[in-house]
Amino acid sequence: MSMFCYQCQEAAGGKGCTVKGVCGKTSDLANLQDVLIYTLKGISIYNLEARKKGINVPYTDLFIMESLFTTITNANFDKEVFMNRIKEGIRLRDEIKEKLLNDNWSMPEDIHDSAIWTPNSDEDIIDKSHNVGVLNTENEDIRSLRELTIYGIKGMAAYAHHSYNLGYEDKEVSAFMQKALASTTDDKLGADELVELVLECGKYGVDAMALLDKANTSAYGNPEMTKVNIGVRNNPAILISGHDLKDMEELLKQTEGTGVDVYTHSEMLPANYYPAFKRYDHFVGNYGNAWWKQKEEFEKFNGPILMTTNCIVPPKDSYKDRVYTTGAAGYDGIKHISDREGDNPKDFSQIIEHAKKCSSPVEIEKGEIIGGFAHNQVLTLADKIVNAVKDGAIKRFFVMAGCDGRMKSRDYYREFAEKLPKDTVILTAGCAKYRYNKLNLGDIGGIPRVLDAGQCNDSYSLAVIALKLKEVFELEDVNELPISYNIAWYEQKAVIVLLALLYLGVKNIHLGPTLPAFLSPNITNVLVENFGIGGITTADEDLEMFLG
Ligand code: SF4
Ligand code: SF3
Repeated sequence: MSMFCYQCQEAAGGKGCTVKGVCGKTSDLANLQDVLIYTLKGISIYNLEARKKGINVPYTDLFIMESLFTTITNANFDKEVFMNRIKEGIRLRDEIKEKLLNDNWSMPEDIHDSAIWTPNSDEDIIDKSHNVGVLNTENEDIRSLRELTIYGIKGMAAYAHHSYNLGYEDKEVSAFMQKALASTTDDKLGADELVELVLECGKYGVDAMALLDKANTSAYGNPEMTKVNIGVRNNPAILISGHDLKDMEELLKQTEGTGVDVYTHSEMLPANYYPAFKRYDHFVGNYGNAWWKQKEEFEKFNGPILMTTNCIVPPKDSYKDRVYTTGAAGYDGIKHISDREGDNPKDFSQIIEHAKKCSSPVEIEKGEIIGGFAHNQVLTLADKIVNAVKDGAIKRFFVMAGCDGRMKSRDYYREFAEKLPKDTVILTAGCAKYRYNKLNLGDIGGIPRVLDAGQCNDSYSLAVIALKLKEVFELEDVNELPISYNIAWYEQKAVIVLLALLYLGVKNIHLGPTLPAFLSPNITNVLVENFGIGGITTADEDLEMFLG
């Protein structure tokens, strides 16, 4: 075994990747990611103490948040980034330690190795990876809970980072991420304490998503019902993917008047729903589908592609020189657009110049898709929706948010959506929607049967909608609503969405296409018994189960 990773839904054999990631992550990259997480644990141990004493080393919160984000599935494949982050992390850790010691803090004798280990060379760092991975926690239930927490804060960090880019920061969320990191080094914490930590993670997940919602809507307005063009025009163009709306804004501003069009791909599709972006004439629409189709779609796009976050599929040589990364995203040998300095925007000029030399995109489809049903838009339709429920025109809502992925078994979600009775409405968010958002499932009295709230983080919107409906229908419990949850997951953002829903009291969530490999049988039982979590079977059987 040259590595061990089981953080995403594609974990090899439903157990874990041990030679190379199904995602394309090599073992040396996976091992460096393990060492980075370990380094963050060491920093957090000191920073929790520093916080108590009011000692603040600027940049610590941001460093931890960004580093967690880089380790998310399909975000960053650049070994150098991880090597540098580990070294910077050790430096930062020791700076905080010094400050504490100068403040008369006495270091506990049994302080965890992550807080004192010091590499002298790159080889030391590589060697360390053999002793700090996931499997170093021997008890499989403790391991399961520790990793569930780590994956939850990875997703949380991604969302917190998008807020941060827009000038919003919640110090409590950062403090929780550090508490969580440090807690996973504490052998005194048993399963009960760790279950509590996991639920607390859900609480901060809600806070992080609420803050991002505020950041996005304050900056760009409330998403509104929008018909998004999926065809192409005859100009050179840039394709932007990932989740970062600040990058979207700056790219649109810098391309205005240059003759270069802009299209979104995958999780950037919801940018089309924001009033602040819709006003740009050169913002044409969305090109293609979910992240895993990028090999064929990037090939056909012809122009440069900007990846602002995950999900990156290792690029083919035929278009590799057209791909750019920025922020937490990265890939060996691919050009990276550097971060903002102070108030200055990122500089996308080289991508724009590159685009001017490229042909326009090949049309892969035509028409429109409809979306923009985040909480504000849905609540303006609330009367109509409530009446439709009262009249029996809408019998049930299905939350089918989450991720898409390349596994054949995900055809289930298309089939499920197609077979849902005509008096049901799908509430979605995340790239999961690409399995059914072009199916023309019709509408119910003008309400589309697929209501897309936006990106995976906009699953928060779906929770707001559910809570509002609970109020309107004067129910005691959100689980009394005619809403079923059939969620697709892939990476760690889906983990924090799930924990957030559990924290909000949502029960009986079904999760597919497979349950996480990192849930041990005992921990799965805890989730089944306390929250009614379940898997999926076939579309027909599940329809009967949900509707029966
Ligand atoms: Fe495997 Fe997923 Fe980890 Fe990649 S992120 S190595 S596919 S478990
Ligand atoms: Fe998709 Fe990666 Fe999860 Fe944001 S882009 S939902 S998989």
